[in-house]
Formats: sequence, structure tokens, C-alpha cells
Amino acid sequence: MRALLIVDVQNDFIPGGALEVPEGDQIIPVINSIIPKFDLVVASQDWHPADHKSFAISHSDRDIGEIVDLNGLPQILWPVHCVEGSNGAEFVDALDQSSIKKVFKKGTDKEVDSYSSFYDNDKRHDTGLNQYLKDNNVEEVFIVGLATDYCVKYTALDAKSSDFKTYVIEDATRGVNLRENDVENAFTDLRVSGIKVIQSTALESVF
Ligand code: VGL
Ligand code: ZN
Repeated sequence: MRALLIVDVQNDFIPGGALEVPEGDQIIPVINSIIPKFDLVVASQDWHPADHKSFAISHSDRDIGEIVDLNGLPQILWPVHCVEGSNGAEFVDALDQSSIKKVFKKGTDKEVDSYSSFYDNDKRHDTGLNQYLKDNNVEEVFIVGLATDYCVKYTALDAKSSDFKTYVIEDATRGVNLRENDVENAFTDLRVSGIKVIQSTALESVF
């Protein structure tokens, strides 16, 4: 079985959102067009309590982009985004959600961030995605969504370590690029880990 995993295509991550990813909206038609090619479609949703400690405002005298120690892990401080129940946390309307079989929420514990759709950053909390994919006999996982240099990257690395044949569809992702070359470096890290980076137009050739 071949699964498409749509990572965090939420209002706060597209232009105009609280943590906007440049051109983040441009991936939506690409994702919609490839959905019919998959046996199973699942999605992750960044879903934070309003006082999540990845938010700069949860710390005194800290700015967005600074790195702090959060319970022993380095944590980049973000603007408030994807607060549970808010409009910013909703999937983007233009995304075709009709085929999404299950949604995995992440980042729900205010004490630890969760970039990967599989586990939080300290690897203690499991979203259940791994077991769900295994229960559905998925062997190949194709990852799309936002943001390339955070949630897409860490989701792909965990998919690969969970022994799925793992693909990232480059033109169906966009990154934050907080520092120059973050997206480029993310793709290098993915390739080095044995993850295949492909274009949506080349999908048929890997099926
Ligand atoms: C993300 C930063 C903070 C992402 C989520 O979806 O890539 N990035 N929370
Ligand atoms: Zn987040």
C-alpha cells in the first residue's frame, strides 16, 4: 500500500497566516492533483495549547527566532500559531480533504514541540501514525506539505527510521528558510538518510 501523508497544510502556515511559509499556498493544487494516485491519504495537524512553550510570548524577554532550552531540548521560539480550535489551525479550505482517512494532531503538550507527525521532539509521545500505517499494510510513504525545513523534514526522517520506503515530493512542499539555505540543507539531510526526493510529475515512474 502507498500512502500520501499531508503535513500541516493549515491556515497559519500559508501567506497571511501567523507563521507564514513563503508560497505555502502554491503547493495546494499540486497536492489536490496527486491525491487520486494513492491508496491511503492521511494528514497531520499542528495543534497547540495557547500557552505552548514553543511560542516566544510564553517566555519573558524572548524574541521570535531565539533558541531556548525547553526541558533539555533546544527550542526555536515561534510566533503564536495553530492554537487548538482557532481558524489558523484549520486546514486550508482549498485543500481537498475528502480523501483524508485520519488526522494526527501533534504539539498538544505545551512542554515539548513536535515537528514530526510520528513522535514529539523528545521521542516520548507517539501520535499513533506509525501503527496506523502498519495496520493498513503501508510500505511506501509519500510526504508533502509544510514546512520543508521543520515538520516535513522530521516526519520524513521518522518515516524512514520506521522502515517505510520514504519519498518527499519537492514541488508539493515549501519551507520557512529562517536561515539562508535551510530548505536546501533539509533536502541534503533527507537524501543522505536514504529518502527519495522527487517531483510530482515523476510520481508514476516510481510506482
Ligand atoms: C512547524 C514550526 C512550528 C511546521 C510547526 O509545521 O513545520 N514549524 N510548528
Ligand atoms: Zn507548531
